[in-house]
Amino acid sequence: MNDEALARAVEALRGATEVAVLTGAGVSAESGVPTFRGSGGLWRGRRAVDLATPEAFARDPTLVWQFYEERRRNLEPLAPNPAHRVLAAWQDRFPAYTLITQNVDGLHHAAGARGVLELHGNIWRVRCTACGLEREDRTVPFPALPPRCAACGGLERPCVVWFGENLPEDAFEAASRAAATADVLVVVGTSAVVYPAAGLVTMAAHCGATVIEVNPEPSALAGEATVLLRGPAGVVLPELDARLFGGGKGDGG
Ligand code: BV8
Ligand code: ZN
Repeated sequence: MNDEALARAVEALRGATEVAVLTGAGVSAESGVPTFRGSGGLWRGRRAVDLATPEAFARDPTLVWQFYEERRRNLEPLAPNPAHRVLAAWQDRFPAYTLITQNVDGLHHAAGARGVLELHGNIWRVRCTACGLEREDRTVPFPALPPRCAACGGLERPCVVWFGENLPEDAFEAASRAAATADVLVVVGTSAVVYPAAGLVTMAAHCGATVIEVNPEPSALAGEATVLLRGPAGVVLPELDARLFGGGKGDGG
């Protein structure tokens, strides 16, 4: 990891009043969660993008639930990694701090982060397609698929945002405001190919934010970044934290 880039990132964050962070699947990679577009992105030969749609669910709700149930089962034993812990600790380190995620795994919350803006929903919540009743559910595995609403017997779906579906308005509005006013936007572990979430990076850059990209590979929006920190989030973020706040190495402060 380039020391000069790290020093520039530390300088930008040290002087920042408003800090926003946008994370993608890469922040959970070191917890053992497969990323979408990496080698683990296939399921029974199908791409996530073909299963994460309302059409796929309408066509075969049981198959789509099998995809989500397997992810829930795989997720259940996994824990936040040092990157999640640093991003949770930073909520008390900056005057204004907004943590925005595209992930549905709930690991930022598990690391102690509060008020996380979950742009694509949460895999541990389900919603009735008939009456809209929403609830948290951590049953693994479900006794029968697809789960049925206790109130009306309707089909329940995962509370995640599928392709072609709108993002939760309040979360996306709050994320847009944070991106537009941020002094620094830290973009962690996203390929930046999914919109409108990826658009937050361009918005922040155009509104004058310093954009810091934390990713072993260049994202599609690396060109918008001011500083590129080429490395895994679980190493880079604890290093940034140590230089900024003298945090314990890798334990997230
Ligand atoms: C919308 C929840 C209308 C589900 C997800 C044609 C038809 C229909 C729609 C479209 C279309 N063309 C474009 C669109 C829009 C579409 C879209 O963007 N498609 C893409 C594929 C082109 N978007 C939508 O449909 C959105 N809705 O547009 O509605 C609308 C329009 C305007 C305004 C309002 C509404 C809905 C998108 C949400 C889809 N749901 N997830 C589920 O999880 O099952 S998206 C899914 O992709 C996940 O949420 C994931 O987070 C997200 C993005 O992927 P990444 O997080 O970036 O993960 P990825 O694997 O790609 O990359 C991992 C990165 O980590 C890599 O860069 C890697 O290098 C890095 N990495 C690896 N290891 C590490 C690491 N980094 C750091 N440390 C490491 N150790
Ligand atoms: Zn119902």
